[in-house]
Amino acid sequence: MPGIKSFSKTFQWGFATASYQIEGSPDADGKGPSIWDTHTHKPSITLDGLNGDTATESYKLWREDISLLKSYGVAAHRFSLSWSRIIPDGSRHSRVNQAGIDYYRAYIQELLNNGIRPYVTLYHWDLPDALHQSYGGWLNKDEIVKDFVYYAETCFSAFGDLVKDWITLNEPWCVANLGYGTGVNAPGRSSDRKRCAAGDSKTEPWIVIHNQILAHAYTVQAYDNSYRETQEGQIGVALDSFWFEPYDDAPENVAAAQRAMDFRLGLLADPIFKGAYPPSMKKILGDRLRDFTSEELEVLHAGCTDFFGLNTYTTMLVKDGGVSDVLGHVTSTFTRKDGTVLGTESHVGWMRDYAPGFRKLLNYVHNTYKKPIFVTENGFPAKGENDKPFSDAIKDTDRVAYFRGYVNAMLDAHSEDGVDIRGYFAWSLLDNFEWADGYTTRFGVTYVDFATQERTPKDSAIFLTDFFKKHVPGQRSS
Ligand code: PNW
Repeated sequence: MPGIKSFSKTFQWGFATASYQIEGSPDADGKGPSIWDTHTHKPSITLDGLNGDTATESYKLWREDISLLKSYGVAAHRFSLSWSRIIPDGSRHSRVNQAGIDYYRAYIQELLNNGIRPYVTLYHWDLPDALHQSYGGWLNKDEIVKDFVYYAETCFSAFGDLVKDWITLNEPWCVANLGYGTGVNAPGRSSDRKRCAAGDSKTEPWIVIHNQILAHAYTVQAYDNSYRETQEGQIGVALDSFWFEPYDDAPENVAAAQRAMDFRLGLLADPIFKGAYPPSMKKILGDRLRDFTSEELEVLHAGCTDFFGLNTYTTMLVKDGGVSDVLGHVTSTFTRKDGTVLGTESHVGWMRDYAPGFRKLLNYVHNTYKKPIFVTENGFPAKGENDKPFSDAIKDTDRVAYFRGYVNAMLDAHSEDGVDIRGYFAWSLLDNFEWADGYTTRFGVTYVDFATQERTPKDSAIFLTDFFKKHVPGQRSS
């Protein structure tokens, strides 16, 4: 259609989900516990005191979920596999659980039968608890890297005839900093003894970052060595970042914004796509940021991570100075120098709606890492939605406004700035278990009544369906 900006006809759009947030059925068919099962059964972990035992019951209702995806007319679907359904205690020395393999094969086959391309995340935070208990999980380099590669290879062998698009890890920054820094997420380690019995927030997050980079790199190497040629797929990683904008044009604040980008995104993206940590991080963290051995460097450099999975929700303004080294001695705010505030407020304190920052971030990732980009997560929790009656909640005006701004910013980045964007997965298909927020924060484009498990499309689902129908040539209709 002349005059209409569009993505390429192979553009992959759809929605994203994650196993622990939707599946429920924590003991079904031989599944072992994950660190999220254990963590959420401790007292006072989630805002509403609830856990993922039920979630959206998707372990049982998966056919219904796939029908919903089909009704939205998606090209693709991003979801994660639960490691402890496939290997109950996670270990490379243990048996594989055939029931877990069968379950996910049926799921993948059903997607394909409906013309929906599966984008499979191997790890979305639900580490088999036995690995944490027996050797410290992500803290133990020698064990976790081998166990992760074994698990990944199990999945390549079991599903690789059907799955061509793999994502190793989801948001390694959150795994490290929320799991081992603040301790809000599983496994709940931090230096804060009021909250956590054990942990060291100064050192452990950086160890966990390092070991996840290696788990990713060795998995890519295994894919290159044994699967790439026969399965003809691609493999990437989903990294999360805000766009950090300088508070003003003072040189120290401009430098601080770049430092925050280094600490939030470069921390993972530089080693994975360029083979080394950002120098600004080494300078501040010193020995706490481990060096890669020469063998590890070889693996990092030789491996081909095919695409950059980008999870992003918001923009923040950054000033130089601050005690925390998590973002490299900066302070961040949503309030501009003139007292005005960036974008519309959401239900959570860490994000607001600010689409211009998304376009800048897409340009930054494109120019810095030079890889095809898949936006693997992007979404908005409308403020107060959980307290609204159903009939108001499904008219999710703020979420529609957010998506309208973000997908148009992405379209401009693609068609005007030349950014190579191959796909977009909105977070999330369903209202679901939002980690430490429990069920109080709703991110879904589909409303879930948690008492009945009834699913109802919100206005945002309809908006996205119409948008991609219009801007992806040849999109099939539902
Ligand atoms: C991501 N932050 O989490 C996760 O990948 C999803 O599982 C989650 O449901 C979604 O985003 C919404 O929260 C994040 O504080 C959690 O910067 C927190 C942050 C970023 C991402």
